[in-house]
Amino acid sequence: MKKLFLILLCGSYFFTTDLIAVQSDDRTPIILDTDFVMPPHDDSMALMLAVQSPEIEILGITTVAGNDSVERATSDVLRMLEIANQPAIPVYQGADMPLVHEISDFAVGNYGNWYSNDAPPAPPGGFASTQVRNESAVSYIVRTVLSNPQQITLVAIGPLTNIAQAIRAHPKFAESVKRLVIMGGAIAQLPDGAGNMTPNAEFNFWVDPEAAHMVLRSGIPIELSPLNVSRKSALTKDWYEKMVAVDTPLTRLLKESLGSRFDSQPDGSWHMFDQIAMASVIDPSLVITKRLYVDVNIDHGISYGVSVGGREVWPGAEGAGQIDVQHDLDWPRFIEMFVERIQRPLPVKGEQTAN
Ligand SMILES: [Ca+2]
Repeated sequence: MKKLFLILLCGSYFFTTDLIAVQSDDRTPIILDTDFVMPPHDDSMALMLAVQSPEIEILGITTVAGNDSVERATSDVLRMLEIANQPAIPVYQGADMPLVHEISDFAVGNYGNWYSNDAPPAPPGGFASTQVRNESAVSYIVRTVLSNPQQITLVAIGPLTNIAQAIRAHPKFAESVKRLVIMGGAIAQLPDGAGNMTPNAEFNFWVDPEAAHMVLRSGIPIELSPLNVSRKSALTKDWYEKMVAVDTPLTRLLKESLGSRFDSQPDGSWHMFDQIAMASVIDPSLVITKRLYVDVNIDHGISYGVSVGGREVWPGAEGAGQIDVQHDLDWPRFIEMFVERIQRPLPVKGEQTAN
């Protein structure tokens, strides 16, 4: 952040008057919006990368239902921050359901537990001693962005429910966001553009298509990290062994969660998703982007939640926004950076990022 922002925000009808100071330095200030689950899930590895990267200042983390319930996202992220010696980073709980999408037999029979009402299981080592903040995710996101116009980068690596609600909550929110990096979607116009939930829909967009539709049409400057770029990654046993060769609390957690996978399938390889979106904030030169108009199908038919990208606007996509779409990745440089960051010593207690 280049300048010191000390702004008195006179609250709107539901945001309290608040004084927000954002630190002055060259780090990129972000809010991370996540459907977090502990490793081996990608959100947790994306957060490991973020907290170990001095280029980024995590102002706060907001949770949303997606991979699992929002309650599990919250308890797991609090525990992850404790393990990473970063318990001062504040966590705010967000939406427990998509805007419109309701539970179905298909949802129950396929990946994702976003509709769950089950109590979250204890994360590794037990529940964190720190608590979620007493403010909603949407209130926190809107308050922070409006207090620091054109300064905050949002990194959204789950369904876009919280971001859509923030856009709805205040008319100046969208124009006040500096940049939004999204893991979501799959673009058939580019190579490797099949879906992973339905034949053409990617999971995050499929869980909340109406939110994705609203966010992509909001006018916020967006960089999309879709399945096309995820499919340029390949986490093999060789890279896994390099990753866990140094013993730290983070690599120990990865060893416990990924080890059995590589033991049973030593020749297997896995894609990385949210980790790439986060890495692209740290070092934009890791990815190649193409500027496309991207829209999301919200008709409740065979293409519900499908993202469609085109070089020009096509019939039905009038009003779609032009965004940057990641489609290629410098995989060796990305995974080398990931391994190096994960292996760095953790901050000692008392020297954590405080917000
Ligand atoms: Ca995610």
